Amino acid sequence: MSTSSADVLICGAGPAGLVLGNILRAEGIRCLIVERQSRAHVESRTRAGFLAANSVRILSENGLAEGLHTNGQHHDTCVFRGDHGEFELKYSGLGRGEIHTVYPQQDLVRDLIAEFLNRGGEIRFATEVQEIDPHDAALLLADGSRLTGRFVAGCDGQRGVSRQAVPAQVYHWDHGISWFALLAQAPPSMAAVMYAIHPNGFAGHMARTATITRYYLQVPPGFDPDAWSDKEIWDELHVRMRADQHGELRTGPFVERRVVDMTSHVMDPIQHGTLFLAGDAASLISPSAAKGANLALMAAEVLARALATQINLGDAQPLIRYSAEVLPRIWRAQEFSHWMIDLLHGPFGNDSDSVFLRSLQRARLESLRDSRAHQDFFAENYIGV
Ligand code: RFL
Repeated sequence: MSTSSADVLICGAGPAGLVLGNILRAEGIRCLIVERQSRAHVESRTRAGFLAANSVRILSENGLAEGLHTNGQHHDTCVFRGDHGEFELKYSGLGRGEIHTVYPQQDLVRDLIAEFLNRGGEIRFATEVQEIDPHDAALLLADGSRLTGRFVAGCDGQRGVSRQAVPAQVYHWDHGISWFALLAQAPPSMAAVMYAIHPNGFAGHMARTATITRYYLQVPPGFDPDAWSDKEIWDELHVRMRADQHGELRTGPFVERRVVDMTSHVMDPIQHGTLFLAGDAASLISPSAAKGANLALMAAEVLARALATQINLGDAQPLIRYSAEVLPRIWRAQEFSHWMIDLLHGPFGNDSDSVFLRSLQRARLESLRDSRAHQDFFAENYIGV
């Protein structure tokens, strides 16, 4: 049995937990992060890269953006390619005129860990939380010990334990689509994000760094990530991206392959007693619109301000309103992500229903190509959270 001297116990050292911890430390609040994996593991876990303007603002305003400003790259264009040809949307000139900053998630996590420790925070790596007691603000650890604080933040991702401690309604949606998510050791093939729509299925291209590029291929659910050789993957990417018409891709070995199912879930509420959820623990969003890490940062900032208001000023109102504040923003992102999935994936087959839905998909793309109003809507939602 052990206790802790922390006001806030944070379960999970991903983007949500680390941004939360850093803002709380800047407010002078004692907090302890408990992380199941080793430091080396979380600092090398490749995932997101596209940070929206609001995420860059959160990191900048809280003194967490030095690495991002030094090494991140600005991105403001995406290209849609299909049997209609190709069109480009330069979203810096559309909607609110915002852009993405591309900064690999593992680099951001590394920066956030260093700064949290620098601010006097404590992280226990390789320590698994088995259960959370939302009434006593307690974490039960795998070694049988118990940590208690005043509040618990459940930032332990989609497979964590904190979700189980919140008696919420869980809205789950399986889009029935899977992406083969690949990291190639190769420079980006173009300056833009590219979404390719092809009868074989969707294919995507997103820059990460000068030497690493993310590609996606739509695959059947249950697809074995080792089923194809590197050459077979590049051949399929060339076909779906119509490289013969638009220019060859810059190839290299694949250094990561995994299959990501397009599923979404939202919990309502995302708090119970002393426990508050943020990031993938509160809502999982399909990566179709690159929103997950951005939502994690958004919720972490709102939660940090609410906890600081309660702990430092004795005002409980922002904490009481936490779910009501965050959930509408989660649903907005879910709605756009769902819209993107419909835009990028048509059904296979030549039966009447499939042809009907593919025709709608094509009409939607043509509208996006031709209508300035549609482009403004796209840009606002693509970058906004
Ligand atoms: P994380 O990052 O999963 O961190 C949770 C942490 O909790 C730890 N943990 C535990 N610790 C202690 N005890 C336990 N019982 C624990 N259980 C778990 C875990 O080890 C981990 O360290 O959640 P967080 O902080 O909510 O952050 C969410 C983001 O990581 C996620 O939404 C994004 O990566 C999603 N995502 C993208 N988001 C974007 O905004 N832009 C993108 O470009 C983007 N690309 C992506 C993505 C996700 C992808 N995959 C792998 C699903 C691309 C891909 C391929």
